[in-house]
This record gives sequence, C-alpha cells and structure tokens, in this order.
Amino acid sequence: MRIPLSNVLILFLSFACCYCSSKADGPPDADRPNIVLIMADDLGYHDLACYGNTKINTPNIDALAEAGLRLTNFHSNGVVCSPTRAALLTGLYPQEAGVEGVVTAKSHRDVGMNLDHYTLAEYLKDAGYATAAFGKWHLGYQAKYGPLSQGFDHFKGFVSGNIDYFSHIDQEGYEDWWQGTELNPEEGYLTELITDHGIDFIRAHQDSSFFLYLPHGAPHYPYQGPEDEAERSIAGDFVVGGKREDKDVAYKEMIESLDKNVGRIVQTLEEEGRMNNTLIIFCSDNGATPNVGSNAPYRGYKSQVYEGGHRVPAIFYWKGKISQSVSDELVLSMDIFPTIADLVAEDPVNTEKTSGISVAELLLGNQAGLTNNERTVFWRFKNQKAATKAPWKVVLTPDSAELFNLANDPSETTNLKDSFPEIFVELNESLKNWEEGLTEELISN
Ligand SMILES: [Ca+2]
Repeated sequence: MRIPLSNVLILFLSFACCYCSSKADGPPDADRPNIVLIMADDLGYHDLACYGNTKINTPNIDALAEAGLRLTNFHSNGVVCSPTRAALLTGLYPQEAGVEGVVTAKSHRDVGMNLDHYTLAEYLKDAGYATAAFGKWHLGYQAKYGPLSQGFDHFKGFVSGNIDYFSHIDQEGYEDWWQGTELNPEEGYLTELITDHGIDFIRAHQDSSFFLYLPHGAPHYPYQGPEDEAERSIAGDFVVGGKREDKDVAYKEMIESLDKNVGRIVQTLEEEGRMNNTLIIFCSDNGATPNVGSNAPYRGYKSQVYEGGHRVPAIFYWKGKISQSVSDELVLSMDIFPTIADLVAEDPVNTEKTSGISVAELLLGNQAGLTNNERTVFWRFKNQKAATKAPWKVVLTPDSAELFNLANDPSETTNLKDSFPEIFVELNESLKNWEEGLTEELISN
C-alpha cells in the first residue's frame, strides 16, 4: 500500500510537534531530577577522607558520601583523561566511541570524538533539559568537536588536558579558555571559576530542568593552590607540572579547594530549593599519578590497567531518593548515561546501543536482581589490556600475562595464571572477542 506523501508529512509534523512541546522549557518536573555531574581529574581512590585519606580534608564531599551512596567498586572506563570522558558521554567503551588515548595537544589538534555518537547531553537536551559544561572538555580541540556540537547549550572552559590554574595556558603554551566556540579569557582560579559558572547556571534555570556537567581540572597538574599565582604564559618557558617543590602540599590544597567548591554548588542548590529533585554525581576520570596522589590499597597508577589506574571514588546523592549506603557493586563511567536516562525516564536510551547498563535500581536501593557484578568488562590503553569478571581479572602487558582473584587479592599481588589456566584462557578469549568487535577508527597514542 502506498501512503500519500502529504499524509506522511502530516504524521511526521504531528509527531515532531508533540515531541518538541512535551518538555522543552517547561516547568521542572518533580519526578525527574536535575543532574549535576562533577568529575575530578586524576583523583585517586584514596584521595578523599571518605575513602580513608587522613591528610586531606574533604568535608563537603564526605557529607554527600555520608548521606548518599558511596561506591567502592566504581571504575573509570579509561586510565587516562579523554577515553573516560568519551565513555561518560556516550555510554560506550572508549574504543567504541573512537577515543582510546589522550587527545593530545601535540598530535591531535585537528581531530575529536566522532560527532555521530549520541551523547548524554544530547539525550537530556532532547528531553527538554537546559545543558551546560563548565571545565575540561578534552574530546577535541577544534570548535566543531566542542561541547556545543555534542548537546551542550553552554560551554565555558578548556579543551586541552590541563591549563595553568590562573593564566589558563595549556602545556604547549597556547591560550585555552573558551566561552562557547570563541577563545575568551577570564580571570580566576580554575576550580573557583568553573564553580562560579555552575552557580550562575543553576540560578538562571530556576524554572527548568537542567544538566550541569562540571569536569574540573583539579587535582591534575600543574600543581597550584588557590593562593599561588600564574606560571605559564603564551609560548613561554615554564615547568609543565608547576614550579612548587612541595607538590604534595599543593595537591592537598587543590583537592581541598575542589571540596570547598563542591560545597558551594550544594549550597546553591539548597538556596534555590532544588535539592529534592537534583541528582548529584561525583566521580574521578582515572586513578592518581605517582608521588602526589594515592590509590591505596590498589596497585598501579593513572595510565596503567591495574586497579589503581581505574578504580576511583564515585558518590551518588539524591535527597530523599538515594538511601545512605556503601556498595561494592561494579559500576563504570559508561553506566552513567543509561542510568540517568533510566531515572529521567523521558524515553530510556536504547541500551542495546550502549555498552553501559542502567544502575538506577542500585541507586534507588532495590538490590534484588542486580546483575552488575556478573558482567565481563574490559580496559585497553596502548599495549596494556585487562578484563574483569568477578572475582577474576586478567592483566596483559608486553612483559607479563597475569590473573588475579580480586576477592582475595584486591591489590593484585599474586599471579594465579598457572594455578587456574582455564579461567585465564576464558577471560583472554572474552577480551579477544571484545577487541574483534571494535570497528571505530581510534584516536590513540
Ligand atoms: Ca585525568
């Protein structure tokens, strides 16, 4: 049967109008939460007081953890910055999103994450949310690969991996503070500046649902506290990591500033009467680096596929909805998109198209039927690979092939490959099958 074109057009227009008018710019819906997603940069598993640190004071983040859900088995999908950001925004493995390595200032100035991927910001924008990203992008240097091309209404921040906390110059000596698609410098200590914009955005959206993404620079180098001063200048001569010799003290100052600024966001939400319908997520993008941060009790650091490279803090807080608890359920960065889609329930994202899964039931305290820990999950960076299926984990590097039982040996000290060869082979096969299914062209290094 042939349907007249005019009828098809009418049908399409009816659907489009219905869809467009459903939520856009309407009043906040009490049942669907605003989303505040705060991500620290290179913050290690053991860098917050609520994860056992006794030297760094983080009372505001601890308060969210104390009242909400604190995860002890949350993992970044990447072991460096860009891949985790790709997974977070697409619900895919970084490799499926085409971003396996760092989008570097030297080699990747003309590339970015494939714009064809449907992002968390696009999903929420389509659901009628106001969307904003303030902070570190790191998924493409060109404006065409920037946040405004990936579903964000507003962007102020930087696109490289790190900038001076005061002059906002990247590590190659380029100016790197953007407002929308234009370079447009602003004054201010990075962590406070990002927060200032977040606060302005919350206050400006009293009458709409909003998604506020705050990917902080802290505590990534250069190690500069809020009382320090600018070190980098355009094309200047500077120490990339920062000139302070007491880097561990600077690191503490940076995390304590981050904590204070998380507190400012919470206070703003309280003042605006938005706490009851706002989901706050706090997480890190990869493990800490050696010398300054701590991933204790886990082995390894940022850029390694041992647990210390990817097991990171993650806290979910939603007043009156998420009960206080600590969970060892397996959750990854790529689960955040399907989880938010599930909670917003506008039109749940097609989970067949994401590798992440919704953990909404875990957040809402429904433990029955959880399958998080039954998954086999993968990491790959440069020439290192890992696969986990609880309690087992395979780690492959050019120099080693190891099997660990994380339940007995969370610090990955004892290689059980020769004791359990069949388990090693099975996980290795899973890893190979996953790799064979990867088809996206990769940004890697
Ligand atoms: Ca990072």
